[in-house]
Amino acid sequence: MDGLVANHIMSPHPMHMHGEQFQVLERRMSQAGRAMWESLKDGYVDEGWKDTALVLPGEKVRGIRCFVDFTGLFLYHCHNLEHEDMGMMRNFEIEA
Ligand SMILES: [Cu+2]
Repeated sequence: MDGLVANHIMSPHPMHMHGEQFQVLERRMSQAGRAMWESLKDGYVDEGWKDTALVLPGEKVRGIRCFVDFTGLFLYHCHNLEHEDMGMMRNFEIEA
């Protein structure tokens, strides 16, 4: 599955996906996101397998993951609890 998560709220979102891990393929940043990224990027690593990726304001993050062991509903959400409680917790369905 190749997916895209977009951030339109002016706050960073540590987006977590349940189940199997994913890899970040691409970041597309707005000017606001670029300025924030410049202040955060030291030590941040996009390479490798992840279960959480930071999504900055105005940014779109494209990732890829395999669904080998299970089909059905999978959960993804922001790890910021206030955001999660305001609706940043969703399901997506994988069919065989
Ligand atoms: Cu958030």
